[in-house]
Amino acid sequence: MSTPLPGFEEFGEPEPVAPGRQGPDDAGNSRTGPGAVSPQEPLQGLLHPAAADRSQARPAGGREIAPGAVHVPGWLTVAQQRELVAACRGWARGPAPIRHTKLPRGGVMSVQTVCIGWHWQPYAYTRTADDVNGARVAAFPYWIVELGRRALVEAYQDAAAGDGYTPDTALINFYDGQAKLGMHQDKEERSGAPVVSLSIGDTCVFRFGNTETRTKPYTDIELASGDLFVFGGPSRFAYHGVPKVRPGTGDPASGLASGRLNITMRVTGLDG
Ligand SMILES: O=C(O)CCC(=O)C(=O)O
Repeated sequence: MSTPLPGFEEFGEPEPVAPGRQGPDDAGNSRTGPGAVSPQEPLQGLLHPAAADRSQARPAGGREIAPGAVHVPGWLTVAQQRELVAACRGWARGPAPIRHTKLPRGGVMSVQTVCIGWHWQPYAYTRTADDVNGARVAAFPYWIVELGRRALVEAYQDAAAGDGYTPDTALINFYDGQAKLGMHQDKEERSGAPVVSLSIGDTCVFRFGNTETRTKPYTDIELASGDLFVFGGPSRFAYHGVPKVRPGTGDPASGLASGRLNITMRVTGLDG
């Protein structure tokens, strides 16, 4: 990319590595040099946090915002956030690099997005990123499927909630301090399976509305680094958006020096 996108420098480029910090992290994963975390490798720390790290995680379960929509603050530990940031940085570089999505009427989204599994562009999924460089998007790794299943079990406090849940796409959004996302429904999927959303970096205001209109009634909540939000059941097709990011509220220990990263995994219901 000849002209880096605003904010891309912070997200898309590798983290500077301080001397003496090149060994495995506390989740046991090396991030630099040979054996560095690859987006396609199973990230053991994400699935099985190290004992020392587990104590940071808050108890599972969360607040129901609407029927089927649950917010679990602090679900990811800091080490897990770092692993996800490292994986997302890899995907942001390609095969189809992160970009500001162009809208059919000529607008450009302020959020930057890269997809895995299936590529989303308004308003369809394809295997190739035809509005970027035509490349086939990166495969959807199984460790994210497992992470999604565990998210459902813990958000819904139901040991069976993750059974059969097999997300096959994720939209990875990067927000700089000015980026916003208007109220919309996630409705290109041909499946009513829940959406699992993970937030890292700066806190945002997340607006969660109703299934009928973009307007009130809605609930504004703050999504902070490490938070999980799940929306399924009667809330699966609720309008939602991000009216504001709060710059400078994230902890660089997450691996993100500035900005906000959000990963939403979904089941497309598509074949091929
Ligand atoms: O950034 C978020 O929290 C929401 C993302 C979202 O709504 C989407 O990707 O459709």
